[in-house]
Amino acid sequence: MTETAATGVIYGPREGYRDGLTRGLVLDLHRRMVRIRLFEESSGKLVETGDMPGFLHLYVGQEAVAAGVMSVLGDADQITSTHRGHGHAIAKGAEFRPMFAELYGKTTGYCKGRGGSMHIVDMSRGMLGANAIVGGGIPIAIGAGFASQYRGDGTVAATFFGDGASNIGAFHESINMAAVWDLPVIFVCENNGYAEFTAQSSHMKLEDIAERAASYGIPGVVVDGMDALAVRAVALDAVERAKSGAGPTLIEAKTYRYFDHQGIKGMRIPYRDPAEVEAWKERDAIKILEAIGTESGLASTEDFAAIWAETQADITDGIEFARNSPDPDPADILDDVYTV
Ligand SMILES: Cc1ncc(C[n+]2csc(CCOP(=O)(O)OP(=O)(O)O)c2C)c(N)n1
Ligand SMILES: [Mg+2]
Repeated sequence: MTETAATGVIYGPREGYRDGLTRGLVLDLHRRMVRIRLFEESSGKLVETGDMPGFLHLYVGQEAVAAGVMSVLGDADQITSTHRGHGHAIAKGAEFRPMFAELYGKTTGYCKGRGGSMHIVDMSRGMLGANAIVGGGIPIAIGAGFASQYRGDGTVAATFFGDGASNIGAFHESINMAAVWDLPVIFVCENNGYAEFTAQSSHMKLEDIAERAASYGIPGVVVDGMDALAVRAVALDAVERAKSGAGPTLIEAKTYRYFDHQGIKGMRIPYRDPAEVEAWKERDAIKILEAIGTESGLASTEDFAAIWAETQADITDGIEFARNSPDPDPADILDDVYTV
């Protein structure tokens, strides 16, 4: 038997992807990432102190993926998300007030406080929902992509999922159907190296999940998930391909979550080498973008400081709003419950 190295994987982004960079784009990507970072850090702390109920899967470390992809989508483009979904919602434009209220279980939340962290939906911005079922969002994006193709309105659907989710049947069935029907769907695999506490090398033989695209006859692209501009560049290519009618793309963004699978602290099980965590933090996506901004002269440290400060003020406002919002009335428990 002959072995072949021809995996068909494309290592993105294309050359010159930073050419023509503008101040507006640097600040836009920075704002999206800072909004995610501060929302996640503050929510994580509120859960740890017992102020906020429940538990959270935090997105800190992975911000460049949501920011880069969402920067090429409009409100009419739709996305599906995961259990680690706050970052996707925020990057798509969701507001802090109803997001915090949802996490606090208040009536003013995106789902009237009935869904919580893993069910945040914002239909007005095409955020079709986080999803507690690993891989559960992927087939929903196929429906969104099919609807878009049927309407012929030029919109696309993007679905986010993890390395672990790329092993489940629904991923393979969905990507096959999207490929066969040339659906305008972008598959965004956020490979953070772990599914809960299981390293990628223990749950699959492949190193590049993008290789899986070849078996469905579509492009598979690997990108540095800590570089928002690189993610944006490959997402732009995927959107262009989808809009031209050529079909889906699988993007694998190599990234990392800084916190535990759930919550901030953890490492209760020593499944990661602390040196590995530190090495990834050295390549922090926000730091990388700030360096690009200042070195190119397009933005200053003051510009970035202003974004951090504005966002912190929005966070404080959102938490206050949520804390002061009413709890649901137990008499309303059957509202919005449907049965056949
Ligand atoms: C169908 C299903 N099986 C198992 C779980 C429990 N679970 C929650 S997150 C997770 C790991 C997911 O890993 P990955 O897709 O890599 O996403 P990440 O948590 O790394 O973002 C598992 C097994 C679940 N929520 N749903
Ligand atoms: Mg993972």
